[in-house]
Amino acid sequence: MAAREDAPDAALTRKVVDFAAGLGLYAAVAPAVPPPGLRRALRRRAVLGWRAEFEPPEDERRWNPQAVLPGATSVVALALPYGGAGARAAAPTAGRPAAAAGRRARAAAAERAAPTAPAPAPFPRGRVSRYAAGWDYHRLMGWRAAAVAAFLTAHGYRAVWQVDTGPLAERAFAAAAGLGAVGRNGLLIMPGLGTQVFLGLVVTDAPLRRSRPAPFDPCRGCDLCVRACPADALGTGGAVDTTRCISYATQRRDDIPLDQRRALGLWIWGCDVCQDVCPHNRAPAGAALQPSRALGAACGPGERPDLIGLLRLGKGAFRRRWGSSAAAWRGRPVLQRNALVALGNWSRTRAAGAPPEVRRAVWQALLRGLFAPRPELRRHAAWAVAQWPDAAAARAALEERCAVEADPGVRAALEEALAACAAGDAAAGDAAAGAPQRGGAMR
Ligand code: B12
Ligand code: SF4
Ligand code: SF4
Repeated sequence: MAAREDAPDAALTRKVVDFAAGLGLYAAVAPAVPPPGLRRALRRRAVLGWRAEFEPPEDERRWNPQAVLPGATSVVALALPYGGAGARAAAPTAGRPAAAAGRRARAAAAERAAPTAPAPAPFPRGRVSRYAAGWDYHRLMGWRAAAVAAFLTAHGYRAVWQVDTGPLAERAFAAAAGLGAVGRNGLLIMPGLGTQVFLGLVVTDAPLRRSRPAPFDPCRGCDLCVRACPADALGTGGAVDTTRCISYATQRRDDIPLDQRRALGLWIWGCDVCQDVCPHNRAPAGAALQPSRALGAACGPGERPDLIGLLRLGKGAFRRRWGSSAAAWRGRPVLQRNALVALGNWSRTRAAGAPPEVRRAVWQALLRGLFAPRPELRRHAAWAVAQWPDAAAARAALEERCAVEADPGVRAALEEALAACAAGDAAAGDAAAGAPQRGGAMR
């Protein structure tokens, strides 16, 4: 179908932008054509093997709005701030949880306060990226984008929306619409709001007038994010090497590559390092950097969940505690696997100085991991046990498990872990002779 040729309707455009603003959203309009350079960027990533396993197939629908809605004329790019300077903008229209989700949030809050919950400190806590610590953004952004699409439909036009749920590359269209510009950290940066914004798109055949923003050059000689990235995943021009990025490592279903596990530190879902260092995310003078109320304080796992508690969660408790968060979409085993890696990293760098009851609890959690029902948990537990500072105890536990393990993949992981313990012993010997010690910095 050919695109409709109506002249841009400035009044309708203003109404759409105002309607979105009433929902706490920022909105701008791009023409419904492939943004220059996007197709090439996607192809380059595919060639480099940088596609995430959950990305949509590499077809025209990723770059061309006409393949999503034939006859489309405009793409309305939407942004919802969730942190820092933008938090205040989102707060007035925050929430609108569905009744069932509201019940889950209350149950999770009650569970957190329950006397069976482990003492807060100094038991090891993982790190969850701010965007996933509260309500799932697909829900927060989804009903808002659907409402904008319904507004256009009510005016007689066709409209389809997506919030990470459709094939189009959202950042490229947000940049093309002029909501902001993509920085060296690969994220869309909005002037005055920074990177902590969720994005969504509405593709429509309404004759909207395209936005004409002032030019915005966010980086200008800065490379703080490139230097701070713990995984060395940031190259030039906002290209992120997905295969190295910690955020991806925490979301993949297959095993976390051995050479990436230390870089994960305590991150069990996502990673915020390249956003935390970005000057555009600094709160204005005098204001504290707060997560948005839109994310909801009483639901989700929070930013520092208890790692041992997470490993003990059954299906029902997991659904109650984590079910409302974007971190839950890959399922409980993925998060428990990540928790084992984080406990391994904690063990290597902090166990030696921890109080005895904490050390005991962590060690028991690691041993339980070696006997977990799922092989991938046993494989990652083997690695984590090998990080324990008492290499003799680690070796004994691994040998004991190896003697009864039937799964060939887990046996291989146990043998690899035993080899790592032996290497650790050798390094400790070198350390006694003045060489650097087993372990490493903890982020
Ligand atoms: C796959 C994916 C990932 C993968 C791969 C990331 C990547 N860089 O491609 C992984 C798992 C690593 C990931 C991580 C994160 N993600 Co993600 N992710 C996606 C997803 C589903 C697709 C991204 C994609 O198509 N990439 C392909 C490349 C080619 O496109 P691109 O990322 O848009 O960026 C390129 C273009 O924008 C182009 N470009 C730059 N400037 C311009 C200007 C113009 C005019 C044009 C045409 C193009 C262009 O250059 C960029 C680099 O090549 C999107 C949702 C969606 N459907 O778009 C969310 C999305 C990009 N992710 C998001 C978020 C929040 C994150 C995390 C911050 C989460 C976290 N805290 O852990 C991290 C950030 C990592 C990082 N530094 O980028 C947000 C981004 C918000 C923002 N402000 O930018 C999105 C939009 C989800 C949403 N709806 O809010 N993500
Ligand atoms: S999310 Fe973390 S690992 Fe990924 S590019 Fe940013 S700093 Fe690097
Ligand atoms: S940290 Fe600096 S280089 Fe990185 S995105 Fe922010 S402004 Fe750009």
